[in-house]
Amino acid sequence: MSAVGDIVHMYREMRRIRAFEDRLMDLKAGGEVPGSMHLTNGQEAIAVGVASVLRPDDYVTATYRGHGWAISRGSDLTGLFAEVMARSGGVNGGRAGSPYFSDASINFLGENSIVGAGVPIAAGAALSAQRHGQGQVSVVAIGDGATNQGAVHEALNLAAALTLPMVLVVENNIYSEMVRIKDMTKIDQLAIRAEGYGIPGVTIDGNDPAVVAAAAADAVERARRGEGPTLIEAMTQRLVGHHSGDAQHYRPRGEVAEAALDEPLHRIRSAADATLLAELDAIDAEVTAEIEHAVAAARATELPDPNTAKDHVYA
Ligand SMILES: Cc1ncc(C[n+]2csc(CCOP(=O)(O)OP(=O)(O)O)c2C)c(N)n1
Repeated sequence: MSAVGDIVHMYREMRRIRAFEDRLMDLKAGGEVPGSMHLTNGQEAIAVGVASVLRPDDYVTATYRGHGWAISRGSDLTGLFAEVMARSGGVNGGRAGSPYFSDASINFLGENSIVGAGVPIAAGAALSAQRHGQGQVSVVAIGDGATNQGAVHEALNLAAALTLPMVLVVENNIYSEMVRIKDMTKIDQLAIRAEGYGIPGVTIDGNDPAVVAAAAADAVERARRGEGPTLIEAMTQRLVGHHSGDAQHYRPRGEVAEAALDEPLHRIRSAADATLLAELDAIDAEVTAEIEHAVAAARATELPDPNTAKDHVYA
């Protein structure tokens, strides 16, 4: 059976992302992760749903909240752990850390900590794909707050005008850092902005990977047919702070607990019968073992040699 649209496969992928990030928080508490992280806890269905309809040679670009996008595309867990732990075995030699890594081996063009700046890069990849004529698609994920950035508007307008094979996925977790998106824009749904670019826009349930996969399949097929970009607004909530040190004082009491009842993994488990639940429990155990193996392998890689600090630096 194809993995596309297969809910058990998508559960496993979402669990891998959740377990990867939960383990990183443990490692951070133990002093093994420098800097802050932006976790995708609660938002996993979006990356996993989109990834389930992509080809290996498609391009993906994410924000600093990008662990899930790389994992769902098949990035090596040991390389990712080592990267966030600033070890030489990381996908970028431990130089990029949690918010800046890329993985050329899977056409993951990188995270971007400059809000909205992934969209011009994705448009460039889409232009390259269009010129090469191999049917590749360029997917870019941004947050709701990023839709207010000038770079996003310019790149999306260009992508629409040139009919580029691009899919813009807006992960609408209702907050831009610590400010609610409804306090930053006059519109209820960000997808209606698509009309201003002359492209399709759709608002979907971002906590259901099958719904995400269906919307992504439409957008990706449209792009492959040479009909241009689509904007997908996927509604979700993050179960954690904006960054790993965020105390979330700005969130109303009870909001996270309520969101936890609607998060993608809980949804699948609470609708499962006993047979499926046993299968999901087995997956959880397999994923735990996979994560521990990857952490051990990452720890076994050297710390970077300080003498190489200036390598790969261009002025
Ligand atoms: C150009 C730019 N402006 C401001 C910031 C500071 N900043 C970091 S994250 C963030 C909020 C982005 O929110 P959103 O796009 O909704 O993404 P989310 O974090 O919710 O995934 C801001 C304003 C930045 N990194 N880059």
